[in-house]
Amino acid sequence: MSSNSVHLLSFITLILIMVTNAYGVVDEYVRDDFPADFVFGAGTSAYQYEGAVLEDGRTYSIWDTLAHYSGNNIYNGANGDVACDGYHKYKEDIELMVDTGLEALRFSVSWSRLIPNGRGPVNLKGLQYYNDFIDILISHGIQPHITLHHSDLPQILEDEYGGWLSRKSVKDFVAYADVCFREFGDRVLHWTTFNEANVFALGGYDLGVLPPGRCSYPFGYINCTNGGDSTSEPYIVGHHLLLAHASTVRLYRKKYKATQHGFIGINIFAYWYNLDSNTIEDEKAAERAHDFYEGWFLNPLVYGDYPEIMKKNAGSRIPNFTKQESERIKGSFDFVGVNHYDTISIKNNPSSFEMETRDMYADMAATLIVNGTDMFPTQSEITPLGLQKLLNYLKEKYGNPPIYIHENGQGQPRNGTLIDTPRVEYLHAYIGAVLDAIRNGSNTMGYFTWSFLDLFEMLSGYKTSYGLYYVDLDDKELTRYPKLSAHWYASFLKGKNMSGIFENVNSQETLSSSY
Ligand code: IFM
Repeated sequence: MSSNSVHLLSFITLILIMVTNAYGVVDEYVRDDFPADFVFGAGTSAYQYEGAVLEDGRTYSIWDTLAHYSGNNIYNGANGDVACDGYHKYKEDIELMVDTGLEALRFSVSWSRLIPNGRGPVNLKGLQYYNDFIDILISHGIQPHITLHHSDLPQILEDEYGGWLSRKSVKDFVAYADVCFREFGDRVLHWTTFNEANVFALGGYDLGVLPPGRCSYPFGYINCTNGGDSTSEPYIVGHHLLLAHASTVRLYRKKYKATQHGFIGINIFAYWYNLDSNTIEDEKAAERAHDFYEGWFLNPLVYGDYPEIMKKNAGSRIPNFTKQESERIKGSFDFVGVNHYDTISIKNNPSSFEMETRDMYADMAATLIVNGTDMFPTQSEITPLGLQKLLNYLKEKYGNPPIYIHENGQGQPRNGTLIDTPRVEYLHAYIGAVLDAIRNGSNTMGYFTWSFLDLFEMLSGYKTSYGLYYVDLDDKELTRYPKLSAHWYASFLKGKNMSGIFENVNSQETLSSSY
């Protein structure tokens, strides 16, 4: 190498050290460094936010049932009966969204509020709630991004035919989606069929920790007294979700796309994996885990069938697609929604093949090591390079699909502090990672932090929280207070230069401290 090249290389290295931070991602950026049509927002979901579970005609969903199930050791007796009382407080919350400078809100529709019998008549009060919600968002220039199913199938359909275990769910879901497109599609351009389709099937039917809480010994994380078969049900449910998704997209494209001009996709959860040891075995285990988590849904959507390794390891427990189904599923998305929180370690686990029966994790033959041993840690570590690598991986493996980061944020114990410094550090680092990924060619089109305010949490009830706004549960008004992270995000969205973590974050500025 000539001495000129050596100098050039040292110069480039110096620049890189100056602009990246300790996490290895860009440190200094402004909102306008992102593409003009890139969108920044925050998220909620119906059961976690709305409360009012039996008000104005709403009926129970499978999430209500799990939260009220006495054998449930996940929520410590808590439930979403009131949650953030968003059904009554949404107008004030939208004011806070405006204060924060949100460009978009990701939220879900409660199927059992809109169509209390699961199919058939529309509940006019429910319809009015969502219409009003959407209208107010739009009047403030906040884009509504709607998820149709966030773990909350109407309980009545679970009781009638076993919910997602039955193929009948496909038809009912498509009919429900049809109502949503018809009623809201004149104002809503972004639709997601399922939140975390992969985790819904795994958590709800293998581990039992998510609605409807089904599992079978020895696989569940709860006592599997609700019924279930962890060896086959996750695969059956995943299959029905894919069929329902594809039929819904088909309906949207045939009946609504030409007049409404919207976009429709599905959402999946994804980790990034660090190898436990630098061996070819662990490298292959990581590849299998990607196939079992993301590939389970993305392979059919992009290539028309499940990953080969899933078909091989699950054998007859994973259903087949007919030729027509495969053709219908392939290409049935305008974007992929990705929820990413953590990088975890992964280790090859061949011994799982010796088990008499196998669940999906055993089929994966990999051990996932989350924060040491805790499967559900209360606080994510800050590993933004994982997100950058994940976006790059999805770009390479699935033909660079348009991606929305639908969820990213840091869970923390819900202890009432408004100075959530680690969350600010987390957001600063992960948004930097998204910018780096875009500069490397990823087709990422938006970023939503989870969550806009502290919600009823999926794996902990009210023990952990992800919100930019604290919700005081001891106050019957459920007053909201901005955390430092709300000030940080607002500063960023209002165009301030985010170099370093705390510069330009003025916690005294205009954000309302409470209603
Ligand atoms: O609260 C959940 C959300 O409902 C789905 N994704 C993960 C979040 C944090 O656990």
